[in-house]
Amino acid sequence: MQQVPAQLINKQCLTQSLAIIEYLDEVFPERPLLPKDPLQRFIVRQISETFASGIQPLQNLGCLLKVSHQKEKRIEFAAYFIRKGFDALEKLLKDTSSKYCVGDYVAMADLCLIPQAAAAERYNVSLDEYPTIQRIFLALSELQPMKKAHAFGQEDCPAEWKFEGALKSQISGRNLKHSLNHNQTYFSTFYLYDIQQ
Ligand SMILES: N[C@@H](CCC(=O)N[C@@H](CS)C(=O)NCC(=O)O)C(=O)O
Repeated sequence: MQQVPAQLINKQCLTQSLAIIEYLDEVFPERPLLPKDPLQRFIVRQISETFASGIQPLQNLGCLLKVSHQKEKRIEFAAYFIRKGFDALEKLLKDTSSKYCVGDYVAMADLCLIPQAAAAERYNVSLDEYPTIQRIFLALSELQPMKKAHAFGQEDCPAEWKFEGALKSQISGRNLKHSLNHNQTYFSTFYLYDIQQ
């Protein structure tokens, strides 16, 4: 589909974030990304699917460019589906979360939350409307691998976009104009590789 992430591992090109995450979970059992308990595992997948299938494709630029030539219409369309998903997730996460989406352990659902929460304000959806999502986002943002994975922290990031504490600044809306569309799935993938080491 000519999308990222696309990661070459042993000459095999891995695509699709959730499939990549599940692959890493299986290849690196010492650092599971899915809980063993079937119900907890279901909940992690349920949250992950809501982000990855319920929201992400509908606010992806490739989709939005087909929706309208007008930027305002594209933003309105994306914001509608982000809110719809976040409304459901906010309720769900109130029950399932502790420090992170499900308990105190970074799992697949958290790897989906962070890029989508970072992207929300680009479409005028403030995380202030979603205190649970915002709280988890901030807790995740404190983790060093997460900071390291941010697009604005990459070696080849243009100088005018490069800054410290990118994730937090996005919450305050200061750097929204400079948001990179591609940061979303890079986040998850690079974060994953980082925590495996
Ligand atoms: N279902 C895919 C979605 C990938 C995706 O939407 N990637 C975006 C960047 S975040 C992309 O490459 N967009 C360019 C396009 O769709 O043309 C996944 O989970 O990996």
